[in-house]
Amino acid sequence: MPSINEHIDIEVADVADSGNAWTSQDFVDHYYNGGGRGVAVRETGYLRNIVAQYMSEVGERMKNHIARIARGHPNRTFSDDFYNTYDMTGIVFSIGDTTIGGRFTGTCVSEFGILTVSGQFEFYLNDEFADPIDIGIELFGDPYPITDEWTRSFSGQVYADPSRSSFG
Ligand SMILES: [Ca+2]
Repeated sequence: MPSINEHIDIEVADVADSGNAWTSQDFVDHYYNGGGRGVAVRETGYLRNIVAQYMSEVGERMKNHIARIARGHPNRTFSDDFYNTYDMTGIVFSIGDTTIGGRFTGTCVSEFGILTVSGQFEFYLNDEFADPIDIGIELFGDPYPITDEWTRSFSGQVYADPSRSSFG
């Protein structure tokens, strides 16, 4: 059996923010003056840092997730969904706890006990800004969605046999 250096690499790339970072007051002003218009995270200037923190938290888990799903789909396409809540308070208080999820889709070529995988992630962030004075009702303001989307590619090689593999 051939041996390999197992690896799954997720594309490393910065996402671009499109404006100066919003202050807490900017988030509140939009609540009172924005008429509920949705805001992209990149508009608030925080997407790059949120994506970087998220990827550093979940990257290794994602690689194991890909290996597990790929093993069930030799010489086929594979995909799976995921989402969870992440604390981004350290980056931007007004976003705080936020839902990030997505889906990966890929192909798995199986040969000589080795799986060669490649594919794409589609990520989303889904949040809402509401009730800034925390009294349980919306006075004079309009809650607004805070969302964004980004993608990453991945590729790698792992052993098909999980007992031989460091992924899974
Ligand atoms: Ca939030």
